[in-house]
Amino acid sequence: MSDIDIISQYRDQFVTYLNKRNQLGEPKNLYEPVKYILALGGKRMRPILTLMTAEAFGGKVEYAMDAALAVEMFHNFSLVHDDIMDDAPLRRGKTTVHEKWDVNTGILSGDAMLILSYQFFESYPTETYVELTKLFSKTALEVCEGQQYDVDFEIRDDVTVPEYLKMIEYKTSVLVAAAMKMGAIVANALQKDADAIYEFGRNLGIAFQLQDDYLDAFGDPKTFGKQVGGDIMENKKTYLYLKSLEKASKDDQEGLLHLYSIKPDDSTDKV
Ligand code: GRG
Repeated sequence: MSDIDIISQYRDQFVTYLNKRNQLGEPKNLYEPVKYILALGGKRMRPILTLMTAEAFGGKVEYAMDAALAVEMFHNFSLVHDDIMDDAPLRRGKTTVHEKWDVNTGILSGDAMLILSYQFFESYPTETYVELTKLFSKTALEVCEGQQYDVDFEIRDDVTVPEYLKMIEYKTSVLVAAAMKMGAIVANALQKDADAIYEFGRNLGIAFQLQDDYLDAFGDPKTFGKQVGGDIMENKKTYLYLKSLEKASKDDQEGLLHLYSIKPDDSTDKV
């Protein structure tokens, strides 16, 4: 069986479980957007990592499902709020929640998703519950901090590569790291192994965000799922931007700054 087939098996198992648990009822205006964003798909990378890590440490995939679900619910919540902050039109190739409904609905449904994600931990014994909740709270706060750095950097033209790396570590990679560590926790792995897998996930998350930044500039609009060039239009400080700036001569730097400050209306031919 190829690696792709193995990953697909985890994904199928996870999506079956997600569909079973994603049966939210009233009020419809609160829960329809939750069901909508979760049904849009996505790679399901984080929950797959939770399941695979649990199994690698001798745990059962079924037992790790609620932790995996918490991570995916949280990830989707952060996308809904991120799309509001960026006023993004597309997510996973489809209309974003705040565009399909409205901003207030997106905020409240996102809030509900954040709470729901914590509730999935309730199925675990107290000790595991406490450990998962502590890790999750630490992670959520770091994601918030990473998002704030990202926003702060939009109006700065002197962001350094170490600053950028710290921003993506918090915004993106800590959740990947936590997803893996949660798999280790539910499988009762040794503390040192759980910490080692967290470190692995942290580096994987950084590499993942570098690729996401690259795809924002050069991805195929048909498969990228988001608006290509969206980060550039928002004046986001991506690695690509910083490295181009570092290498550029003084004159070119001015040109680059101009290029990266383009407004949405004149974006298409310059990106
Ligand atoms: C944590 C309280 C609290 C607030 C959230 C909005 C926000 C603060 C943070 C946004 C964080 C964010 C959206 C980071 C980007 C992460 C990222 C690379 C998303 C894309 O992930 P993929 O490619 O998406 O795995 P799919 O569609 O495959 O699920």
